[in-house]
Amino acid sequence: MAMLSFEQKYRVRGGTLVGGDLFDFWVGPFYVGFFGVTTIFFSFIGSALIFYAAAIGPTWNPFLISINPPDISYGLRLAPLAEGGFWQIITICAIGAFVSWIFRQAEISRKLGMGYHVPVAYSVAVFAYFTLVVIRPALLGAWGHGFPYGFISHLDWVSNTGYQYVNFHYNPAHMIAVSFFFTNALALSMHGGLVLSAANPKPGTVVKGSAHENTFFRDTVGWSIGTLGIHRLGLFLALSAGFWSAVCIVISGPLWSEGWPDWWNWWLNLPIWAS
Ligand code: 07D
Ligand code: 07D
Repeated sequence: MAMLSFEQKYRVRGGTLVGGDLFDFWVGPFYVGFFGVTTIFFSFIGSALIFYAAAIGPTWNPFLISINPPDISYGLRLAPLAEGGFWQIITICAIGAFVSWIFRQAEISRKLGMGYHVPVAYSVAVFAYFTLVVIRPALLGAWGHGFPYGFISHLDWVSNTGYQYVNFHYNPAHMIAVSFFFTNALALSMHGGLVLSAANPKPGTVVKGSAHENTFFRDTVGWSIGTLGIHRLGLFLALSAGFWSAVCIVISGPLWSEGWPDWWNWWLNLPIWAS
């Protein structure tokens, strides 16, 4: 692939965390690095195991394929391959690939002399996954509490787990997470809309910049968060959404095992109205 004019300036050696110069090269547009190799390694083994487990399973219908975790009775032990062992190894591969990807992003950030914002942000998604398949099952004492790997079956798991706590909407951390997801969408829609309205106006009109963007919000609501500020806010909202998601599921079982509506009894029992 042809080098674009700017690539020579940015495709520089150094900044690697592991492996020194060994994997410090590009294949086409992709930076390789030690963690690129480990990502490929784990993704390849993980995907091959998914295909193998699917092949010995009962269906090739992509909606119905499901690689399930072991039965609860296996506790935190390793299970035979066909009885959840595949799920366990695939989980190890998934974590290996996701963590490799975080470090690959960190190496690329270092090369470019940038901050670690992107790898930190992605780490929160990985943390949510790790909470679902490692932290919560470990706290509950069985890998069987992890979610199954299947297009529809993982939705069944979410629904079943939700109803196990009667009405998951009453989980206060779920409320916070959902509110952050909604606010995140609101912020991105307004930010995307604002930038497009200024920087990509009708043909024949002059392109506007951040002065117009800020003025739009000052005129509308009396204040503008500013060009950097909106990105700080966006990052905060998105990371909070993922973080509170992890919280809402890790407390379900390990901390609170009844229905979530019952958790609110403290509110109903407040002396102001309880009497
Ligand atoms: C748009 C970035 C691109 C990523 C995509 C996902 C795979 C999996 C494997 C077919 C926003 C690529 C998908 C590589 C292929 C097989 C067996 C990100 C974007 C396009 N879910 N979930 C989906 C995963 C969990 C839930 C879709 C992954 C939890 C609900 C897709 C994980 C819970 C709904 C998918 C994961 C949960 C979905 C679209 C991991 C709580 C839907 C995802 C590793 C978080 C929606 C049929 C998307 C759907 C959906 C993937 C975990 C709930 C298949 C990889 C256990 C309620 N999930 N999910 O756009 O249509 O993400 O499902 O943790 O309604 Mg899920
Ligand atoms: C875990 C994904 C990590 C992904 C990674 C990357 C690849 C590579 C390759 C594309 C966290 C994977 C990458 C595979 C792809 C290529 C090339 C993201 C993860 C590492 N809920 N609920 C949430 C809402 C109800 C329940 C979270 C809304 C019901 C349970 C979020 C509603 C009941 C759990 C959320 C609603 C219920 C959740 C999910 C509305 C069911 C969880 C987001 C409007 C009857 C889960 C950590 C998330 C959770 C979760 C939203 C309804 C149950 C806040 C908006 C009432 C059991 N719900 N929910 O976590 O917290 O993303 O997981 O009704 O476990 Mg809920």
